Amino acid sequence: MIITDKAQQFIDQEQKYGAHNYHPLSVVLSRGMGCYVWDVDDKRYFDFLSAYSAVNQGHCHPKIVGALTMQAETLCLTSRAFYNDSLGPYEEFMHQYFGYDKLLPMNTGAEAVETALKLARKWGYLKKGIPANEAIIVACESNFHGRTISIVSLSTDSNARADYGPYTPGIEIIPYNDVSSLEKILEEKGDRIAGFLVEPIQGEAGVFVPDDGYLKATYELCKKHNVLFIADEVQTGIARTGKLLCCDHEDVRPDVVILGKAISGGVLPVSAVLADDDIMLTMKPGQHGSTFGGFPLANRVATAALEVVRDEKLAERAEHLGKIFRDEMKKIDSPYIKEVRGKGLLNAVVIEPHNGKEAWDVCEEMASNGLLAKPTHQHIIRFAPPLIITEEELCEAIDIIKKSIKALE
Ligand code: IF1
Repeated sequence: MIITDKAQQFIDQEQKYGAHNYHPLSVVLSRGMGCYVWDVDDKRYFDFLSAYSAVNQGHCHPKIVGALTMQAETLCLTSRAFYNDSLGPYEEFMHQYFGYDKLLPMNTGAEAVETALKLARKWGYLKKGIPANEAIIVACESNFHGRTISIVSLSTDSNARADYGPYTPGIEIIPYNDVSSLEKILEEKGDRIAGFLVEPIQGEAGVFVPDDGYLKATYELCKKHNVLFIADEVQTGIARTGKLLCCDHEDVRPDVVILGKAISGGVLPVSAVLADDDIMLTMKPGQHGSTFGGFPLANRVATAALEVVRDEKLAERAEHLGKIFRDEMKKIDSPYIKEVRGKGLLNAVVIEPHNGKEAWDVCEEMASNGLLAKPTHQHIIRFAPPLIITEEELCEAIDIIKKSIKALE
């Protein structure tokens, strides 16, 4: 990849003055609109990462940015010490939109996951009668739920977890996509298990789509053992997989839903936990909170961002365009293509190293040809464009992917 002096300056600045907790592709972005981003040299790219599915509505969607600027000139932050005229309307909008009694507003996905874990424990003690400090949360191998110490205590990824101990207790890990392992642990310890935390599709692990019926079967087991089914829809939610929530594919209504990323269209950090009263009302005043959680900017932006999802039928688009994308990827006759998988517009291609080249090289070749994507776990390239991409633009992007793979053969 060619890196101009102008771009190199920004890369050097981050290297010198920023923590080294990422290893980005050598592209320096300065503008975004719809499914495109431009670098500092005005080169245009298709964005096929969508900021890890936070930009489902496309970059700088005018309706969402309009809601942000309107509110920003009026009232940005009140804290929850007082009421304001945007939180109630937002909460009722979310009640109508997702069908849960209540919403607890937070900021990042990890905060929403932490909130869900606290809620599950609180419910476990107050409603289920689990003995004090004995509540267990069950999670899956290869999960990704965020980066806090309690969340990495759930992780089985050594790089995400190493040297952050001592770890939060009360955690049991079972294999993903394995109903019998959940059944076994519920039989053994179900009376102390407060919740089962699961990604409907494991995003970071490499877009692992579980077998049809996995969500339904695990949900039913949770019901049988009075355990909360907690769906982390931070990455799979908000129309990304072809339904409003990924659990909708199996008509599963989680007890607790965790949302983030695209709930704001990538305009600012907004996350949320949804649950019905018997769970949500176990948290009393002063038992949880956040300075910015549910602040006016978030309330207006999230309302606009979700209106866009509904009005522009983004779930239907993701369903239709995702099928085209996977079909076209499967048609590529190349030693590099090992597997194609996904749902809606959350897809991944597993790259078989060849000619001394691997997924990273494919991503660099695609970048030089005007398409941005990044590997996860070395050999898996995740392809997740904004859901507003047109069929014509998708076909243009597919041609870039094909051309790039052929160029490396
Ligand atoms: C990074 C990927 C990683 C998430 C699910 C909660 C969170 C995430 C299912 C936490 C966040 C982001 C975090 C970012 C890269 C990206 C990511 F899976 F999307 F690719 F890391 F694995 N639940 N995922 O995917 O939300 O606190 O970030 O708002 O940390 O590198 P957050």
